[in-house]
Amino acid sequence: MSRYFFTPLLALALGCGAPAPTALAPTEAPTTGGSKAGDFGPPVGEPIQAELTNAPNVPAPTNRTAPAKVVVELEVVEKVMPISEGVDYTFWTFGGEVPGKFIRIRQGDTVEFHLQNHPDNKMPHNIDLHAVTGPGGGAASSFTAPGHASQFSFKALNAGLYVYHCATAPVGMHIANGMYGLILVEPPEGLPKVDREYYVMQGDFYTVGKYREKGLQPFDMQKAIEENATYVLFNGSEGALVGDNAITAEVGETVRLYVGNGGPNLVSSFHVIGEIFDKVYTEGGTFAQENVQTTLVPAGGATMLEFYVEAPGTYILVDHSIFRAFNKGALGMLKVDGDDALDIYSGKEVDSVYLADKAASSAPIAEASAAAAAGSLTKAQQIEAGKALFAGTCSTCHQADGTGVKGVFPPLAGSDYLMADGKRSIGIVLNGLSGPVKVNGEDYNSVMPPMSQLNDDEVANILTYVTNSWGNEGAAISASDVAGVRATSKAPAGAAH
Ligand code: HEC
Ligand SMILES: [Cu+2]
Repeated sequence: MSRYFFTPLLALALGCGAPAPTALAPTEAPTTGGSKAGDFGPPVGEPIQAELTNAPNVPAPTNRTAPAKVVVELEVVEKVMPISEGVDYTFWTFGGEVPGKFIRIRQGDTVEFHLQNHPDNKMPHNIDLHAVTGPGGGAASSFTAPGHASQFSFKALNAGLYVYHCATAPVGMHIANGMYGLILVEPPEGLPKVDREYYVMQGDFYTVGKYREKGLQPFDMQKAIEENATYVLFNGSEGALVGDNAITAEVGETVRLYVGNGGPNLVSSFHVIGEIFDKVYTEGGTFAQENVQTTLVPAGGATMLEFYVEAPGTYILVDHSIFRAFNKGALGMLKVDGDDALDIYSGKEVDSVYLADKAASSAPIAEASAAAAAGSLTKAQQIEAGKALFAGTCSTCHQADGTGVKGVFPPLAGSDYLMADGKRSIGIVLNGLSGPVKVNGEDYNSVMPPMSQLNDDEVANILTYVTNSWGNEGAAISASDVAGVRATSKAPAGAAH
């Protein structure tokens, strides 16, 4: 939310540390606009080695007053990394992570770019930087075979935030495997000072296996062509910006997010739940729009946005094409510490019903899935993981204590119906339930939707938790029990997993 309506004097009186950012009045001509204005002559002084950072970190401002020669060394590495819990993917990276390293230079700088292709790589690669003026954006001059390096130079004539990506055929496949990042070309006077800067980049991923299907998942070209993403992610994996990896700020600080979208296919409707962007430099350009809720970030595009944080708590970053957030991974967190600002917001922490299992700690879920992979999964681990998954997924209706809502949602706590038939209960979670049922002598006649977003491990853990909580006592339910029911029961239309 905004503090830009404060006069600078008032801000001073209130003791705000950072100077109030100067808004460019829409009528004021930008001093930085246009590439003609961006050539400030030859580089001055010794060449500078660029500081490159991995997301969510951003290099320090250049703080320079003259154009420089900046040397960028970027190595392409093809490597297997987790894309989700228990799911691996062979990423192709600029610098070892997805997104690629953040590059920060100043308008007028001359960049001497070195692209190295690691000898263990299988593919040739190159780089097209949208900040380059020149055919191909560097692509033709940077084509590099494994075990080789190439070099080219360009002068950064236009200020702004730009995507770079690999442009080697098949281009879509190289981008889909994670070959993109951001380069910031600061205007000569720099950007307004803020307290925190973070690097967030969205991308869509296409795997042969379904969402969260375990193991090493190959790239699926057909799904990519059909733009049928399995994952939509911030910073290359489901866990990149949640829990302990959340980005942080303190109440009273200004935050700037450099948001990019590598695509290859999807346009992002970038939104932070519980915040309003005070300023959005739409499409990464010079002019700032103010007071924006959701901003479009095109595939192969970027945006800079700023907001002031007044109230503590967890703010959720999403692609507001919302199934992507809750069912494909496009969800991150900004954790804000500080004193309550009850005049601005009376409430408590983020709503677990809204966030479903994303609000719970994912540690027990991770532990159970690692144990399952190692063949050492215990009932106690299943119960812990199931408890985390139950929060939100089932508790919305059956309530956190399993008691349900009389006449509407039947109880799971002490439910004779649940405990009578284990296979039937698995089938209910997989395929839903409708029509009359009697639970502990009470009649219910309603509809439970199929929980088709859950995989076999998740269903097994949830049901092991449910049948061993609130006075229920049962045996552990295994993923293979669930797989058996899934294979033999007929899923209702639209509930196929
Ligand atoms: C959107 C609300 C909703 C959600 C979410 C939901 N259920 Fe249900 N559930 C119901 C309703 C309604 C019924 C009764 C359906 C009927 O009347 O035919 C029911 C029935 C059941 C039953 C059989 C009756 C009983 O009480 O023993 C079980 C078992 C069950 N649900 C388990 C789960 C589990 C486990 C989850 C989470 C994976 C879950 N449900 C999520 C609404 C929901
Ligand atoms: Cu490539």
